[in-house]
Amino acid sequence: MPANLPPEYFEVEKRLREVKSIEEKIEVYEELLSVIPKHKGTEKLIGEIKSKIAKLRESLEKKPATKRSTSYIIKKSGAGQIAIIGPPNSGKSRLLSVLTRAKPLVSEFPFTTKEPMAGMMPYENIQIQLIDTPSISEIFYEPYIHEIVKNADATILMIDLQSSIVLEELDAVLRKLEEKRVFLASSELIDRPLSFHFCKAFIAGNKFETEEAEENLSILKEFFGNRFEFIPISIERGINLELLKERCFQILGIIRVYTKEPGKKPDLSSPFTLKKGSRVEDLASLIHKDFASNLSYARIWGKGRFDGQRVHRSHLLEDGDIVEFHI
Ligand SMILES: Nc1nc2c(ncn2[C@@H]2O[C@H](COP(=O)(O)OP(=O)(O)O)[C@@H](O)[C@H]2O)c(=O)[nH]1
Ligand SMILES: [Mg+2]
Repeated sequence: MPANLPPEYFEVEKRLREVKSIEEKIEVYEELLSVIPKHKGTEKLIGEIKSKIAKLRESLEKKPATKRSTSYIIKKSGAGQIAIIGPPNSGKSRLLSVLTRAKPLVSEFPFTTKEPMAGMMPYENIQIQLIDTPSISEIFYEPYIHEIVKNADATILMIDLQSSIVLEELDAVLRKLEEKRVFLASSELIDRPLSFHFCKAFIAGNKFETEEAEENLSILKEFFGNRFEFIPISIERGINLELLKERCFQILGIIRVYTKEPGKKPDLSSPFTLKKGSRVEDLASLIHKDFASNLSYARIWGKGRFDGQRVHRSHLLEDGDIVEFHI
């Protein structure tokens, strides 16, 4: 069967000859995977590329960590990881310090944050991991920030609405990432060059305290309103911080589900978190890999169903569902 590869494949493939480091090669191969249509005719090619990536990764692990780009990735923890990026002095570190127990340096001097720092943000009955990062500007870019963004589940792009050059600052951040072929937007449906890596994001417009901030917000929305959702906040005055936390949960696209044993009450304090669109069998295999194959049916308690309704293993789960497994 012919592979019928799209033109973008060859565009990306050309870059294989240009890149030198192993990390970059892995990146290009991963990009190739994302542009190859998946059907019978491409199965072999996909397999070959995957094994090339695996070999490159192996050799990377054997190599001493000389390049900083891989070592700054922070291991995921909790229900999801969200990177906080943006221009200098927008309040990224202060946001981490008010939403989590982490204690990053907050200062009026730009470029105070030298390294990424993680903290856990409680949201209802789950924890979301936030990563504070060094600032990005026209003249300064830590070479690993796009790696953090790509690795995270979503990104908060934080800007200072009181800055007189906020439009240029936002533009510089987006451009620096686009140079690395990382494209931020609030929806995957926004047009972007095909070889770019899409990363889900929203913009937090901080220091929303003055008339100037309001004016800046409406100008920014004129330019970027189609591409991004804007959430005006003020850490100083505590404006919209609850809304920001809710958006963090929503952008992760996850649901919380609980399990119970027959005749017993569920433990509602410790949910399982799964991607939206997960099914009863996905929850079962999360608990134990053999569990899913032995499952015969489940009972479910949740919105829009009668209590204890018997459902098939392929039943779509919703946020808040309680599941009782029957083997
Ligand atoms: N007026 C005002 N200042 C803020 C707010 N959030 C942070 N700042 C100040 O902005 C400066 C930069 O904050 P920081 O968190 O270090 O910014 P970062 O460079 O983005 O990490 C500090 O002086 C903060 O106190 C806010 O909501 N309103
Ligand atoms: Mg900082």
